[in-house]
Amino acid sequence: MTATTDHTVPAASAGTETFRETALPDAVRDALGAQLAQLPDPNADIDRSTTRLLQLFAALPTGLLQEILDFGRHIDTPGVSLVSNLPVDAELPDTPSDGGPSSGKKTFVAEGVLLGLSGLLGEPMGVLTEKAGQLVHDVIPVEGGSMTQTNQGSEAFLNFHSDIMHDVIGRYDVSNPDFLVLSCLRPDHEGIASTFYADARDISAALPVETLELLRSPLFRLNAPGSYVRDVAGGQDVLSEPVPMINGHDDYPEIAISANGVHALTGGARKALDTLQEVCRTVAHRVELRPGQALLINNRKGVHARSTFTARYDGRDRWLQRTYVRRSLWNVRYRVTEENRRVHH
Ligand SMILES: O=C(O)CCC(=O)C(=O)O
Ligand SMILES: [Fe+2]
Repeated sequence: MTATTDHTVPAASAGTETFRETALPDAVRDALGAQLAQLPDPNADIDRSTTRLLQLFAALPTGLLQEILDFGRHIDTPGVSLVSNLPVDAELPDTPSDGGPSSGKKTFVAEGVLLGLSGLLGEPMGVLTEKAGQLVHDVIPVEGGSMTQTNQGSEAFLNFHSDIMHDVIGRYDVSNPDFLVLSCLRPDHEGIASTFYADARDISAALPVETLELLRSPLFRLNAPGSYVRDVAGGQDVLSEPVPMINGHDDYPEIAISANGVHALTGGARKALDTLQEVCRTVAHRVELRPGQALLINNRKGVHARSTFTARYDGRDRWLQRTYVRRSLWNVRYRVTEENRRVHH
């Protein structure tokens, strides 16, 4: 555990390890950083870049590499993992005030770290309605969005949620990413912005049985992501078909919550949603991300949240980069755009 990390170990999960932290040895960090500093902008040829990154990341110490691979491939591994002591760019331009991307980056170490880790979990993917279909997302506070339930926010607590996608099939939790990778380029001014992760195993164990039963019933409609509602639907809620919040195997449950509001179909279901958010707070692991740290997030095993912090819009605000990762692009091919086989409608 580092000085920048403070995770609450939930009493309810004594038998399950739902958080893990690993750090690169200094020599490994420096060797990887020297290689990454040579790389061109990976967005120019993403398949060539991720191939090269796979070669570089394959040289990680075997134990550390296996831990990341196990994180991606197994049902019983933690839902969140912090990787520390990663290489960083020697020079970092201002945090873009428009939410990015930055036009001033001279090296692509951060992008290499993000895509290298992502490639160990699956395939980076984009969606036209989120960050214009880019594969590397910048997560930056944006002045007009400070109170929103989106990644532009800062002054409002970003509720426990999954990253979901509006989808004409009426389900928003099917074609969405299996994993997110969040990598820190610059912390917020006060260093207090926290990312939380609540594992559905811990949540289920901590919930009253009747509440869990309600949450496992199809009594909820997810609202489409804030970016979709804002940019495509003219501010109107666009709801999914009724779904449960928690579903699947009792020991390996899957959870899906929309940040931008969930419509409950009954009064009991509404109360269960409030209890769910409260329980998430009590069982959550918490990390204040620092440069050189990346958080691997399983977007099905658990839900994540972000604390409030103060943005100044002065070029020195908090700056994360994020990928959306699918284990396979095959079963989401019904959404593919003609322009790019990794980018969906
Ligand atoms: O800013 C954070 O720590 C997390 C934001 C978030 O929920 C996301 O980028 O999906
Ligand atoms: Fe999110």
